[in-house]
Amino acid sequence: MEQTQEFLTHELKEKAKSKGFNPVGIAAIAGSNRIRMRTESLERWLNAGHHADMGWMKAPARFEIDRLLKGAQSVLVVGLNYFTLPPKKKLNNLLIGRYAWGNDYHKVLEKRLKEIGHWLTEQRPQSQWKVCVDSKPLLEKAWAEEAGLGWIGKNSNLINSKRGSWMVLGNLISTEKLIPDKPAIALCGKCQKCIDSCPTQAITEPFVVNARKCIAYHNIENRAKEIPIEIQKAMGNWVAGCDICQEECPWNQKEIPISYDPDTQAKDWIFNLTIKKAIESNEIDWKQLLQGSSLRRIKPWMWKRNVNYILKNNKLGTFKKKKQ
Ligand code: B12
Repeated sequence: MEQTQEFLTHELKEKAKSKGFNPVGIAAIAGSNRIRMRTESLERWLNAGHHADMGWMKAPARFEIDRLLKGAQSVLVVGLNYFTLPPKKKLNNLLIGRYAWGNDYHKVLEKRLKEIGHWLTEQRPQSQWKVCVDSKPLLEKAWAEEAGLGWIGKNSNLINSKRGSWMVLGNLISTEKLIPDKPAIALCGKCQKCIDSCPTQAITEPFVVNARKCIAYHNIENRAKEIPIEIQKAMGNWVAGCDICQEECPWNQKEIPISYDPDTQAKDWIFNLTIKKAIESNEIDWKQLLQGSSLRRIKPWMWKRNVNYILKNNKLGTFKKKKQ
């Protein structure tokens, strides 16, 4: 018997939840006026040069979701909470963005979303689907907002009222016409804590992050031998990514569910990486350390570059303890 679209939509979301995703939601393609507004924002962001050297942000598909899958009608958007319990003992002062403490989220989400896709093929053999996690040219946060997972906060991260912003996003684009969820409503109100907390004033206006000023851009993406002096001085102990604007967000101060998902648990080395070890490690050591981690994006020479700035700033390795 042919299932109704309501039933298929319900089952698909249940399937996604059974894979550990929460929140989950569905948006109809081509999306509402909100999507058009967010796409115009992308254009303004690019025209302002806020993408720095990330030329790949200009890919045409980022402006038109159906370039990623011909005949696309819906997108299932999922979030994976990575807010894990803090380690009992911190052995060093180098700070690493929480999103990267566990297994490489690209691989984790891709695998689970493909399993969902294969299930969808069993239900509807004629339908097509495509999985997109981070690296595909898709405006992920805008589609997550459209699918009701949360709202885009002033720090430009997607925030869920129950889970805060400690989640990575994934997408399954489908040619099936599924029943869409209601878009989320923005709840930042008058709060500007994220904007005020950024040591480099990278949030140049609410919702707009200028990558040229963002610590996370420089320590993860910037392939230049040297990073600008004002960033060097402001990076504190952030060696890989930066969570300051998220840590300051009141939605992340609330009691939020802790993730016990095995793939999000912090790898041991994350908290055992000393300055000395980071500086002394060679290419082979790094390859080993970064196995299965999204931090492979930061090449060994970049780790050294970043650590050297931290060392310089903290004079002879005297570090201030920072909450993480
Ligand atoms: C490029 C990129 C970066 C760049 C640039 C950041 C940025 N804000 O654009 C850098 C390297 C700096 C970066 C850093 C980080 N990133 Co990043 N990054 C991306 C990527 C690939 C594209 C983001 C993008 O489209 N930027 C373009 C600009 C135009 O978009 P935007 O800043 O989001 O702007 C939107 C808002 O301004 C909004 N808007 C405009 N006006 C208005 C008005 C109102 C009222 C509202 C509500 C909204 C609104 O519309 C714009 C367009 O959607 C996505 C993955 C993907 N494919 O989408 C991951 C992604 C956004 N990153 C992610 C993460 C985890 C991070 C870090 C937290 C990692 C870390 N700990 O260091 C930091 C956070 C820094 C920050 N505050 O943004 C996650 C975010 C998950 C979440 N909960 O939101 C994503 C979604 C990856 C994933 N699949 O999970 N990132």
